[in-house]
Amino acid sequence: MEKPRVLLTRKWPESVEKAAAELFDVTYNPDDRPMTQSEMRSALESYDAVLATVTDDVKEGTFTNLKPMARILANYGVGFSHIDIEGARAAGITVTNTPDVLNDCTADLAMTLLMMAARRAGEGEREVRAGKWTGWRPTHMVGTSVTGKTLGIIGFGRIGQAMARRAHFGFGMKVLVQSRSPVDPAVLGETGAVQVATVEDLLPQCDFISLHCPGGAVNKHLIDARRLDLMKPTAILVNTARGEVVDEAALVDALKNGVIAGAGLDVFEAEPSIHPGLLECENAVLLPHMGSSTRETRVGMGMRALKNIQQFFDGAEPDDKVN
Ligand code: 8YV
Repeated sequence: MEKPRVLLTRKWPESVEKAAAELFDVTYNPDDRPMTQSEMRSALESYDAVLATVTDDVKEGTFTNLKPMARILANYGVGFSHIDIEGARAAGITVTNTPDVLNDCTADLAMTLLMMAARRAGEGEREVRAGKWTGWRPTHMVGTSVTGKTLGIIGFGRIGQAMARRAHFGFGMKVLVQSRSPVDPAVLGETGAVQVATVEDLLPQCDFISLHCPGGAVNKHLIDARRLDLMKPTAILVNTARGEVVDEAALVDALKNGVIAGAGLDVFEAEPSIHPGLLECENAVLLPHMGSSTRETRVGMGMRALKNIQQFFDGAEPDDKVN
């Protein structure tokens, strides 16, 4: 039997590309360039499966009047707000993601951002590299303590829970969570967290806020000027979820005018473009969407995507079907 024809839209870790080649007739993207919508449409019309990433254009319009050959679009990543899920469903295309394998890795990066923003690590590094460090003094690069402070988590899925464990058991933080549905008391107990009813209840109580909710229309600008205003002026906002969850222009104003003290961001509204105002904010730590970027996790994500298409071609429902 002929192997299914599969397209990897970006360069994947070598071991995963090798594993893919054993199972499928694979086409690679040696230029490692993101796909435009028209390239994505022709890929969906010519391959049996397309394995996409957050950088490919799979939004509204991709599936309109499409004559797909592909019946599965496997996303390399847990978040899928960049994909027109309804359009894919209407076109008869199964969409999968890669949950679980990146929980710890992403929570580690959220904690990194929280610590960097609290301790002004980016600023300090910039000072040293610029040759501007004049030596130790009691008032130099004074940040804020993390241990024992209150962390608010918005969105309490697997990554939010991993963040809560780190904060509570690692740093003795009090953890408050806001989630659309009631969280199982056993999960709250195990992560040392307390649920509050609304985002408005959460924000004024917290020294740090970390976002772990999905992106997409439903959470667009969940953190806007009004909600930034509800945060303590000493508070720090961390975003490893999706750029659109935060109104970036409002965040720039808040950071420049002392509405909040700092931010740690791994995701942005128009990646890879960054709001120019953010680049001017010394109190913002800016990372290039690195939440899942460890060797182990990137291999884990690839293997998980391969497993999903393997299950699909074996006639089973993939473990991580999202539509
Ligand atoms: C991925 C992510 O690297 O999984 C996600 O949702 O944001 C990142 O970990 C990215 O989505 C690759 O497609």
